Amino acid sequence: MDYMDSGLRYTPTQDKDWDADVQFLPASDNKKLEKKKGPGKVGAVIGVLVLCVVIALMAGLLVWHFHYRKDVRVKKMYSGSMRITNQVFDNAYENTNSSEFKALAKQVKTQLKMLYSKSPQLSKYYVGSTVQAFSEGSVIAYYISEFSVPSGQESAVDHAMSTMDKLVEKEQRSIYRPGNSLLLEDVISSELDSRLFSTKFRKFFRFSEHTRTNHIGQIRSPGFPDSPYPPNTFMQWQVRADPGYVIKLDFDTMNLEENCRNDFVKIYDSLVAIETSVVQEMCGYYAPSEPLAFLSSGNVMLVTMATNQEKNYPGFRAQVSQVRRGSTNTRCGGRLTGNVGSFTSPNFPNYYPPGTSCEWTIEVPAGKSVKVTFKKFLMDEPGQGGSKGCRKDYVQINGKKFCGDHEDNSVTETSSTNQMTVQFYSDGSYVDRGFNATFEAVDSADPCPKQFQCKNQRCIKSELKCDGWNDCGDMTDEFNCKCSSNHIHCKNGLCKPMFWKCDSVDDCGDGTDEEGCGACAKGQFSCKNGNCASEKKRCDGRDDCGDGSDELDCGRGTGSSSGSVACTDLTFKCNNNKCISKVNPECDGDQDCEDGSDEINCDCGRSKFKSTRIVGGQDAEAGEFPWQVSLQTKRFGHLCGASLISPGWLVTAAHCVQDDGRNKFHQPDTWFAYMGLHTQRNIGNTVEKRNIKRIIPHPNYNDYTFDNDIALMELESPVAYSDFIQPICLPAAQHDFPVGSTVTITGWGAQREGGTAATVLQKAQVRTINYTVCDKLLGGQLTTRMMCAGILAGGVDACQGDSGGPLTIPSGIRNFLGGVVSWGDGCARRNKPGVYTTVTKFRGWIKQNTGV
Ligand code: 4AZ
Repeated sequence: MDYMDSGLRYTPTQDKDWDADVQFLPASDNKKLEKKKGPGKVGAVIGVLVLCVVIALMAGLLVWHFHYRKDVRVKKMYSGSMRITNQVFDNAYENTNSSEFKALAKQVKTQLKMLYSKSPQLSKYYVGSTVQAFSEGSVIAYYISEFSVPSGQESAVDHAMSTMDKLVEKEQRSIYRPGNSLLLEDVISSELDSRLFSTKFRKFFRFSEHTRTNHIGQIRSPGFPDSPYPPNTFMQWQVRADPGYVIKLDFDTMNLEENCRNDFVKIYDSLVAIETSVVQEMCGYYAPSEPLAFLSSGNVMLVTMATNQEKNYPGFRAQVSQVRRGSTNTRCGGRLTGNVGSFTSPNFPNYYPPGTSCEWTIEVPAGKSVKVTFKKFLMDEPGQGGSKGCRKDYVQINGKKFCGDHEDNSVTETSSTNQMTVQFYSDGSYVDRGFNATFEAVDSADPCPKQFQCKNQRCIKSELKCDGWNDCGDMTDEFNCKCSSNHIHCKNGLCKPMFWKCDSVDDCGDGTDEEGCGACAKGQFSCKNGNCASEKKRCDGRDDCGDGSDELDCGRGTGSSSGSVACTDLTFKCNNNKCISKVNPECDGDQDCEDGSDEINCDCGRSKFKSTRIVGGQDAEAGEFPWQVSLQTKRFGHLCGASLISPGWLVTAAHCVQDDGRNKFHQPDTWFAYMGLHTQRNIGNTVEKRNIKRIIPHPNYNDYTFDNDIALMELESPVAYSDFIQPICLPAAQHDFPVGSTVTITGWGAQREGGTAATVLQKAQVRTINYTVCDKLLGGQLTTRMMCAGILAGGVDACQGDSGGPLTIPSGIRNFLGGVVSWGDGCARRNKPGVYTTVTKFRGWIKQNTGV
């Protein structure tokens, strides 16, 4: 290798070799020269010359070395757009191969080079630019500029690029501007997302789509729907509409890898990937039932997609159409009058467009006040900084800004006069679904007649004040209270119902209600059976509690190589009959049994659905609970729920399959089961219908007490699993679900007591409730095979038609069938939680009868 050449092409390894050379060259040779007396004067001269050459070479190398070290360069890419006001758009500009495009692109590049040359931070490092596209208005140019920046100088270049608009303004005012130069305005530039120019990309796809009126175009990832998208690929779709129109991008499928660092789709409100114009970034799986349509602010949009080498999924497909600017969905604001009414953000429940600003003026009859309630409020975006400041998208009422996500109906405002203005603003980047709101005329002197007005302006029934429940949502109904005798006086000033004392849930928020509960003294361990044992005896290999709970989770009897522990009611029994002390070891991803039996049959309890957000909404997403089954009869349609536990078996409630005079519900041919169903009567291609071959009600089911309310159903033929059909995991008999856990109930049952059944599958979150507390609340009607869950404040519960369906409990990464909807004292009544059959009690019976 040529020495000089190697010095120029610096790499760290070459640098190391060079250092090694330096170490052994100089001093030792010098000494040798001094000691040897032989060659005389000529020798000395040659020696000095050699030394000089060596020193010169070293000095040169040192200079190269340090110069090069300083010159480690970083590739920086910026995308930008600028309006050219002295040009008129020509359709030929849409075609990058046209001579018109090339000519204007050349001019833009020349002008960019000239502009960058005026900035000392940019001129030195500028490599070049490419023009990506032009669009109307007069002409907007979209480009990417590359810089090669010495490391350490990046922020100076970032700053110079962010102030390009100022530089352009100054240049445009200059009297020395050449006569044929482009007149520029609205210059925006920002650093390109580095994931979009990864060196790992092996394939590049670039597509363009121009929508027209009455034409619906389509864009989709390569291979969709027949094969997964390609790995290590960059894709982009430039989408255009006619002038005066905006683009509607409506995704019917979005199914990507879950991790956005690996594969993602990013939509821009531009024809180039400018970060200040990102509309949305997406990855993972979006349920098809979720509205996923976006609007542009102008007549252009860019969709980019990047994938890496890992896991490739089906991809996406979107319908592309154009919507006249100012038409119904894109419009907002206006004058609203009357006693009641409603209004929404543009495009609701789909995403509002970026760069929108509008105002509603609401007027109610004189002497009244305007009260606005936001039923849905979804205005979150990265960089919003929580809800403080509302620096990005927001709604403003009475000078007060609201942004971020809020629970349904939790944002309300009341005016002091009969008029109110509501402003909506979305900045240029990241959009959300927005809001739907109602307004009503209220009495200004008494906006909550005969009710209590919360600080957040909600009205609640007066008797709900100081009852221990947060009815306002902002707790203001629970402040400044005098606790009655049937309330716990929490140290933090709150009052909570007495039956919450010692229920293992910190209801006060400061632990007061769980103090002095006959709990064990300091240094003692609270056993699961209520006994106390010395802390020191925990995990000593002996059962000091009497139920073995002091020997659980001791790190013994877990791991395939370690030994087992003595079997108790609380330990997990492996298939080889050995027991392990780990709590809930089944399907947790670690092999704990020697024979691996804790990790078999674990393909269960996971929905393929990626939940973007659950804000109070009660409709489930399609595929969110793929184990939910609808049990129907020809005569009545949907009657009960059930859970899929294997391709051929369902678990439901025994009371669903009891005859009632005219109807033979115990007969399999009375029933059929729908798997993968989301909306009743909407039997799409995700749904599988099966007849029932066999029904096994629990032999000890008691029609009077509802004890042992569980039954098994065998499908006439097994179902294939899909994104919409998956089994739920069955918990081991010893599975421990802590009291107070948040669990989910689902079903198409009645939406209120005595009400009508739901069309779309409903979901609700409730908490499991202490057995003793619940038994007291329900008048001692519980058996040990029942468990309770609910919200004691009322309002959330299972109801008629939900029976037999699942109470889904998340544990680790999977969902387990914790309970089967069984009975209750009405539905959603205060202090009347729902009752569920405890599935752990029937694990052996299920195995025995189904093999699952
Ligand atoms: C029913 O009739 C029913 N609130 C199911 C659950 C509950 C009440 C009634 C629980 O199927």
